[in-house]
Amino acid sequence: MNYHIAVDIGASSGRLVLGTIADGSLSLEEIHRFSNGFTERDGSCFWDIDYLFEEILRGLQKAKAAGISKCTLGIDTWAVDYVLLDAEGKRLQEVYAYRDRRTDGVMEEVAKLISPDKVYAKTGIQQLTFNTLYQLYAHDAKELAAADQILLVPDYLYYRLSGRKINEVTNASTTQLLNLAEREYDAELLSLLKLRREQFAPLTEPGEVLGSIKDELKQQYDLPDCELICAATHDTASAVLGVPVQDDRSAAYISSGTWSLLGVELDHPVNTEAAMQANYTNEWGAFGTYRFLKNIMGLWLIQEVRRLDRERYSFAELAELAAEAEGYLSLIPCNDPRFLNPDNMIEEIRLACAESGQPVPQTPGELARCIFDSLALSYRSYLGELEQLTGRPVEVLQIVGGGANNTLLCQLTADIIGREVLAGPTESTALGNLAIQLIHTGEVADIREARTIIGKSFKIQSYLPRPLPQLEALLARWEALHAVSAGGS
Ligand code: ADP
Ligand code: LRH
Repeated sequence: MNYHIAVDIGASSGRLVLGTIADGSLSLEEIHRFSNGFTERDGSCFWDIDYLFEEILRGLQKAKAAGISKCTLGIDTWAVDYVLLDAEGKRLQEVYAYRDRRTDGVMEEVAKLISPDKVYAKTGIQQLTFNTLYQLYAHDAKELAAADQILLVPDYLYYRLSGRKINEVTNASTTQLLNLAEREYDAELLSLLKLRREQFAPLTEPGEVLGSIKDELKQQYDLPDCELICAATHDTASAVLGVPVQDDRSAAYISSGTWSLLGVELDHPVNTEAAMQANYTNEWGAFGTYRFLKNIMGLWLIQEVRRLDRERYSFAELAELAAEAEGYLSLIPCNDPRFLNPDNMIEEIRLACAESGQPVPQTPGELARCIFDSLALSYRSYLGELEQLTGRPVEVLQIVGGGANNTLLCQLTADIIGREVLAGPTESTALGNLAIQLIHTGEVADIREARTIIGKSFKIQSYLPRPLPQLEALLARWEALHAVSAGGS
């Protein structure tokens, strides 16, 4: 039996998942799970990167204690955030979280130096305030100049384990610094940031062997013998690899977690004028693919409501309370930047409802219902855009990630988009991470076979659309809401 471990760290939680394959079926076992989140200090937002690294070690210790002495290992995390290292490989700073407000207004400042059209033509990456391009522009210039290396978060975690510095491509593309045509860092964008190419490690493709865990770590913590395999280190890249194969129907996906990433996998980028106007991105995928998708505010909205409500209810309970609340009563334009990191999400939602003359949600159930209705409506709008931009009608929507557990949201989505929703697997990101390892060892031939096995090995829940008599009036309200709100693309 070959053992494979996926380290998958999202913005809200991390886990180490053990994957094994037998008789054409893939099994998962969660070895370790831990919470994640950024903390605010003196007005800045930071991740606790040392804590995350320790949790990886703790998970590996548990694996060893459970009898796993040899395995392969891959790491993925959320995108865009970075770590600066000095020439000795020591970290120069705390790791900013992408919701940190130091990038407020920076996109507009950079637009005066290089036009957004030009940046899009080069990179194909959507405009998000927190793209690494804008974060680095906002970073203390002296500290940046002093940095010997700039590693993205999963690259850094691999470095801590192995001592090897890489710059994995699926995640590197989210920096908005890679040139699509040259498939390298764009010299003009680097010079705008006063950065040297050597400050980034060589671009590395998923599947590359990165060596093993340093002996001193292995001995000190009693860890298994791990062969480190470069995963598709951007969690969304791994999540898309873990979407079960659809043979006969044209499908789009939503990777549903802290964000809802709605899109399709393409074998070429679509960095057209229309795609730029609609703010769709072309993130690089494994095997030369592109994730043509849109970032939608996602379950961050409910995560914040739950946190501010002192976690009185679980996510499942919040979905139950929402199901009992009246539907389509109050809607919010969920992609408006006001929801990116407000001081108080509950108050921000209430304010948005009051400003647009709608009933103000009071209870956790009412707040949750407002969020889920609004997300489902936004999925419909962006799905329509996606079809137009790609010229491909979508017959079925595949929802993967933690959000696939939310039966209410999945059903509302089916009702509103008027198409079947297939929900699951919930651990698609870990599965996509494992797929790269299984292809490396030869246990699985290619990504198509991996996706077929994933589809057979995990329960996929189908949601069929129910008739919605008031749909037209609802869509008219949704349109009107966006006509008055500043929008958010
Ligand atoms: P990330 O990787 O961004 O941290 P996940 O893919 O782990 O996110 O998804 C976490 C989200 O999934 C939670 O914020 C929650 O909204 C949703 N979720 C998880 N379990 C359930 C459940 N049982 N019922 C409803 N929602 C759930
Ligand atoms: C999802 C995700 C998403 C990025 C954001 C920073 O976890 O990686 O794809 O846009 O976080």
